[in-house]
Amino acid sequence: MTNTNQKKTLGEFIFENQAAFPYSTGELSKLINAIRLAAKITNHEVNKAGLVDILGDAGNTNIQGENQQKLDVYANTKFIQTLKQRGIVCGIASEEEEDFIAVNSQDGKNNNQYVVLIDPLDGSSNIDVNASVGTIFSIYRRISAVGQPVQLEDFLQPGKNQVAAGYIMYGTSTILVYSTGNGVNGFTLNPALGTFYHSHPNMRFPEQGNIYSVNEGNYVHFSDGVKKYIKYCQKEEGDRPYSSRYIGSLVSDFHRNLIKGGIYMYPRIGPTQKGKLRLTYECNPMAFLTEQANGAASTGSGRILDVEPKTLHQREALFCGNTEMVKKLEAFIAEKD
Ligand code: AHM
Ligand code: MG
Repeated sequence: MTNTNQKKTLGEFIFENQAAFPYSTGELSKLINAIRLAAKITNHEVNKAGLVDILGDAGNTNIQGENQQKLDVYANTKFIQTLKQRGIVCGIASEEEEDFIAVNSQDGKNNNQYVVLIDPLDGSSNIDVNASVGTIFSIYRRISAVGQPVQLEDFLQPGKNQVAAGYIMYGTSTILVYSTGNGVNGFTLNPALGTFYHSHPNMRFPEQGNIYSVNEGNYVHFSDGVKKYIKYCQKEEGDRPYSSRYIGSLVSDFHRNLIKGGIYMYPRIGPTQKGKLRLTYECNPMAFLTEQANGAASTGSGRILDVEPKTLHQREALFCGNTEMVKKLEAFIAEKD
């Protein structure tokens, strides 16, 4: 990163772009600000993971007799607390919670219009090996009447209704990437100052991608179309073979592909042929960012953002990245399945 003094801070960027947002009341800006704060708190804790005895199962007791928390539990608590305390949302759903949380103000009413869906610490199994993890968030305007308790239907909207989505990657540096439907922007945290700087303006997938990211250990379970596409990626012809890169941390795999160009795949697996990733917490926000960055996101046979969620924790297949690569994969699936 060049001299940070020359870069806008995330706070400045949010403020400047608030006016450009339709129906702007400043509420969405406050919400992104709250996410920024929770991200900094979580980042601090994630970076301490190797230093303090915070790793381990939730429920363990440490030497002071305090309960140890797994980092995903910690992140969940911090994001929910921060969003609740600031009184800027009417409801929160988290991958870590079975049900959605209705946020009520003291008089029992809530005039906020946004709901947030969050995966507080995705890929948390990577923490034990010091690999990058991330937080994924997704924001919708509620459908039910403002002032009434939030309803399940407010959370079960198709991804195309998202007003904003993003992720925070706790990596070699910590970066917050988000979109409010007007392109994708990335902000890198300067840990010394605790400030996010606008390091990645207008992020877009490069024209050509040459990386495929998939857990090939599941290969035998993939459909013939997906298998054929993987063989296509590996074939020596033209700009192929593509490189295979897979961390097993969605945010990190996605972030690399967004910068370098590639396709991320989590196909349906097992006898039930279900996807692994959660439609509402993982697929939809990543699909929103993908499309905003000039890419495509698919279930293998249709646009992710068009899928109507039936349940909060529904799983779906996800293929996202460079449009050309995703279209090629869809063509193989259409041919073979
Ligand atoms: P999680 O929500 O339980 O952390 O699981 C999601 C993660 C993604 O980050 C990652 O892409 C995928 O699961 C990896 O799964 P696998 O280990 O099956 O390849
Ligand atoms: Mg997850």
